[in-house]
Amino acid sequence: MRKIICTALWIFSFSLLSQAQKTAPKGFDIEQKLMSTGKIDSIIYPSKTVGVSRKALIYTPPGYDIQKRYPVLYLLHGIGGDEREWLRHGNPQVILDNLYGEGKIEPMVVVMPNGRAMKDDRSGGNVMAPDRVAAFSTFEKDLINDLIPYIEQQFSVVRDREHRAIFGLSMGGGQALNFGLGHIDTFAWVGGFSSAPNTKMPQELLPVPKEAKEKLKLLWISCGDQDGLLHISKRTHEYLLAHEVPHIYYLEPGGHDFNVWKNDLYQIAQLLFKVVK
Ligand code: FER
Repeated sequence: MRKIICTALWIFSFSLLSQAQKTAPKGFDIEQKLMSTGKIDSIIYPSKTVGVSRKALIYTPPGYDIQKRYPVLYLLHGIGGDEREWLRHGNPQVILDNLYGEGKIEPMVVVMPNGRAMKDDRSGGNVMAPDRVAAFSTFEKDLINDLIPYIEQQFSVVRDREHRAIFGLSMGGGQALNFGLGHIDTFAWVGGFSSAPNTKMPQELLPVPKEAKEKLKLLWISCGDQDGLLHISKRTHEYLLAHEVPHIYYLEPGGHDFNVWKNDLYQIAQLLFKVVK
């Protein structure tokens, strides 16, 4: 009997695993005829950190109702982008609308900020200039002290760690891991897509693995198998593995581009804010 149960469990976990490893189905990022869709708005919030008002985009889910309270995903862009990068290249509203249409995700608000926290935060030009790269780490303060309080005052959202997620691509992946693991008291759902060299070295990223082990709901590390930055995700994964910190390491076909990041959004959106234990 015990053997049968073990075998069944093994088959069950294997099928879950192969399910998780599939990439998004054809059409996942193409607008379908749906009964109801979410809405993208532009917001402006005062930033004490930068000393100016800053822009962000916000996606509210289909049927957003101020009588309810929603969890929030902070979704960050890469080094060449700004608050519109996901919208410009990633169709996040289409990916999410389609998933809602199929009943596959929990309703959530998605905030897409500008992660280059400096007065002139436009993209373009020499995005590798040291002051502009440094502005991606200044964003930690802007996010924690200015943007999150603004969102939580202006929108109908739940104000606790279990209802906040932080994910991003490349530079934004590094930010999501650095800030998310640096503020486990603020975020329970953390992940980096194709994280860039701004990702802290593992020992500095997570010096005390115990807290992450106990408190994180999801820690996600993904990267395209052809991406030149793969070593960064790999070293993070290896450290987490060595310290027995539960996480998902999702290696997918592809390079450093939106084909990979759209698939990542499709995958993580289905995991977020669900009861997993
Ligand atoms: C680097 C290589 C890539 C780097 C940043 C990136 C700051 C970011 C890439 C992206 O966001 O797409 O050496 O240093």
